[in-house]
Amino acid sequence: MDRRRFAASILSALGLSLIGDGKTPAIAQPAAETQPPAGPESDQFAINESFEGEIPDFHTYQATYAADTVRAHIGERSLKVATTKSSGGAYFRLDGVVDLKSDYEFSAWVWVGDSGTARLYISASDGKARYMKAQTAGGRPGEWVQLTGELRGEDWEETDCDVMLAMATTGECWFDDVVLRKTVLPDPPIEIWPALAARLDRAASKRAVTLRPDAELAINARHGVLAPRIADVEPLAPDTESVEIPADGILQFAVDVAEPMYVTGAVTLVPDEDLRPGLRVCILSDDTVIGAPMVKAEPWMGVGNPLTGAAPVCAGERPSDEVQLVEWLVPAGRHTIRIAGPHMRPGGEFKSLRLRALPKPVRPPVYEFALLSDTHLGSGRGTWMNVKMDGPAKGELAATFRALSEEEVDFAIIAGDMTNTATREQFTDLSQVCRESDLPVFGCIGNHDSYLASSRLDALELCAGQFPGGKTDYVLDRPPLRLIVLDGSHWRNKAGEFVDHYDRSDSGGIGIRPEQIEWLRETLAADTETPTVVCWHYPFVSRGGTSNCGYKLPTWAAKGSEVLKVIEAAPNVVATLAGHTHWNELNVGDHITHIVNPAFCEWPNAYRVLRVYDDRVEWELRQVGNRGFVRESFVVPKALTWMISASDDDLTGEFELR
Ligand SMILES: [Ca+2]
Repeated sequence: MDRRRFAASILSALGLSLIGDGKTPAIAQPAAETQPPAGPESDQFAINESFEGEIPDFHTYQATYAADTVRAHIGERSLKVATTKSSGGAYFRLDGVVDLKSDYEFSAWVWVGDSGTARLYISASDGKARYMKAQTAGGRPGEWVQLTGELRGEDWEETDCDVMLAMATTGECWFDDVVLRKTVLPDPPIEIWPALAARLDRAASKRAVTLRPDAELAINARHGVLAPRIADVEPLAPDTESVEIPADGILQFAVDVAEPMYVTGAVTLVPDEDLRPGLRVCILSDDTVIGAPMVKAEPWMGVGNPLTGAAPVCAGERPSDEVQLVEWLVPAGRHTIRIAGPHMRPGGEFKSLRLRALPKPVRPPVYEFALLSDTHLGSGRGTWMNVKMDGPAKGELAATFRALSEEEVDFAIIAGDMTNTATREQFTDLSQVCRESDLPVFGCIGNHDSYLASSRLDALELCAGQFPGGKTDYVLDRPPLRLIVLDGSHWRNKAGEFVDHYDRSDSGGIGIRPEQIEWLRETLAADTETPTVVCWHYPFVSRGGTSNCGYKLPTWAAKGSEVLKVIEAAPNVVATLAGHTHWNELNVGDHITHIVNPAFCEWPNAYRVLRVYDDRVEWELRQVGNRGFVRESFVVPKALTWMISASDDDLTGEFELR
């Protein structure tokens, strides 16, 4: 019996065809010819719908739906969903269909039109607001693509109600073979990683090599250990000089250095046959990204939605086998070098890693600080370009702060979008995370932190430690630097007036108030000597053009052109720090270096550490230490990897203090 008929008949047998108010058949009526099911798996399918029979009566949001015979993935009919506004969808109601304890897998085949992308997600309400529980997204115009997702038992809340499975789109989209299946999921990568990392460390230690001052070192796969994927497996010890890096694989080496040193090097890596544009591998020294080589294609944008749509299926240029690493600082001690697959295709055939200790003196910095952005603490997981890990980010942020504190980093700044929807609960979570380590953490208000009339007051009350002086605009005197943090996240209505909350139907954008610009002007004028760094949420400068994999970078409307003029007029501003776009960008101007941090909550799950010296600031990009978190944040079918590095100079660098 085919899966659809099997499951549809099960639902009928279980009486699941009618739920909710009794008038809304959320589940397909079984096909007439189905046979009674048998077997212990018979309670596994909550939905199995291929739209061949009478279609269910869906809840809709800004969309219409109808059975359609134009195309089908299986059978003769599919469900066409067409939006009436920019995005919308049709929803299966799940109350009474799912139990709020079990693991579920969900999937659908989607065929999107030229203007569409497809999303399949489970959402719920707590009686006040609707939120995402789990989501998958993707689709390629003119082709059937399967979207798959999962929701874990522990991610349900007892208070979840009005649970729905949404088939959503931004244009026209056909859905077929929608499945929601109760199952028992294996442990997720986030939970597996700590144990796997410990095993990798132990195994790699047995093959550890030493890099001596002013020396070079060449090693091959025999010196490393390989985790083929982030699952509950023992790492492999390659007995060949070269090894394939699987899509989710990690090749790890242990390297000892007796004293701190600047290091550079290269990797020989034969590219995989799959030459879609984007990341080949991610190369890390501990958590520091030291290489993010790309396959470059002709200039491209996301399919459907230029920014968030899937990467096109096209072949880029075959890259060189030689991958140059950045120059980075290695502290004394044992370190891991990891070569991690790019998730959406194998990383290629690794042949060798060469490291070279540079004859450059290492001085201790005056202090170090971390720059994070877009942590989006909240609940569940949404999808933007990749998966925003709003719920799981809380644990990883706490772990990151603990690690930074142990490393004796002096403080951290979160450059906005600290929370996802600016509720009291989320600011409470943020405050708790900040208190869990000894690391002082300073905050900045982003557009996601200011949605509600209560948001700014809640942030100041609940996260008092993050806002010195009880202000969202403030100065941190940290000689030899002065840091100025600005709150540029005041919502306007369509008439251009500042309002105390975001109203989607009457939004005129977001900005900074005139009196704040005056405060900035006065603050800058009060000290024209001390090297000054200005931080707020939004990029002051957009790079534009193509990124190093061919992706056509959007040039964001400059939110801060007036502020930028004030900053550029000051003789001593040396850098700006921002986030917002979720991708990594560096723009070096005549006197000011503009750093845009990628998101913490979303792939590439990265942040920066800045080392402050008397005469310069050195910085490096790091990825969240939990590789399982990084893996779960990536949407494989979309293959959008470019955000980790838009240009060859944005992984490590420095700017002078003058
Ligand atoms: Ca069908």
